[in-house]
Amino acid sequence: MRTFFDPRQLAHAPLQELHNGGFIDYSETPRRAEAIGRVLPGLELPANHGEAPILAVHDAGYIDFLRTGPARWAAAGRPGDVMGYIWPIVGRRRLKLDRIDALAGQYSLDASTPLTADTWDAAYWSAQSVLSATHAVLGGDRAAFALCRPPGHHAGADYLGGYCYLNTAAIAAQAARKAGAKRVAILDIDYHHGNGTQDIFWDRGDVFYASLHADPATDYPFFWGHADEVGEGEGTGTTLNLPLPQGATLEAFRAAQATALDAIARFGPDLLVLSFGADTWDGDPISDFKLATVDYATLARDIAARGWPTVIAMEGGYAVDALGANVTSLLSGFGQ
Ligand code: SP5
Ligand code: ZN
Repeated sequence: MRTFFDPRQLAHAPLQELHNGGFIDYSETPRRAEAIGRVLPGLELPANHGEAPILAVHDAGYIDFLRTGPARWAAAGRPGDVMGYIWPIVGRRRLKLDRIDALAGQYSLDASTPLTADTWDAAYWSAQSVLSATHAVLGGDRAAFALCRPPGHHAGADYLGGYCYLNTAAIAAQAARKAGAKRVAILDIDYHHGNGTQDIFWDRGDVFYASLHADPATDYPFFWGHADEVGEGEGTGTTLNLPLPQGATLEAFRAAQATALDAIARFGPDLLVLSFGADTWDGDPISDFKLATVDYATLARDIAARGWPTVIAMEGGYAVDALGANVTSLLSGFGQ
């Protein structure tokens, strides 16, 4: 299987994140990508597909914020990374503000996703990696893997959050649509619900979003991912949320995945985007499922058996020392 990654994705390295009322070392460390890269000897540099496929998903004002926010923050005399600290709570009118503090709130979901001077470049190349994997699959490959880091599924059209800045799965799905795929499905098996991906395709009938995740009644991102969220308008019925209780093992996870795959089969996609997080692993430091390394091969075989050309985008997974084995196991299930 072809695999894609650009070393510029490593430059993004926030020092700390807000966690349980204090600051801790940033979980989404560049060491994650290094660990995965070590088990993928054939890693290829992505081609540069430019900004158009990013702007096909994300708001231009938001992209400008990602690019220029850190310099504006520094110019305002702030010593640390850009981090929102005030948010336009649901129901506030849309204002066009220019103060960087207001923009940080407007364009962010949480206070654990710092924006640094190196973030834009790293996120840009993470998106280029998924675009190269998408073009490999559109060109006839059965599957391709993008070592996306920073990850993507919490980022919406106009907001960052959950360690995510550009929604790589959404960028892949939209690029596949533009290249002629009539229907695209996204299966998200990260521990957390992919709120950004759901939001982006919420009212779209041409892109199906199915997610297995920890029940948002107990887990981040809380405000998305409940079973009664099914999409709206033309997208009614093309969002499927399958929350699982903490402690879930392969048995429950695999059964829920089969439910998602059956729904995707009824939708009939030309191409599948798999948002893969290894934070469902038993030893993950911030999550509470109980999958074993070998389980990823089982889950991948179940997906591959459906026969859809598949773009795999890396999402979460914070047990750095286990990441290489977990990704290897997943890719082995695709049989290449
Ligand atoms: C891409 C991705 O996996 N993003 C995850 C972002 C999660 N950020 C907040 C995590 C809060 C964790 N609470 C820890 C509970 C420990 N049992
Ligand atoms: Zn996650």
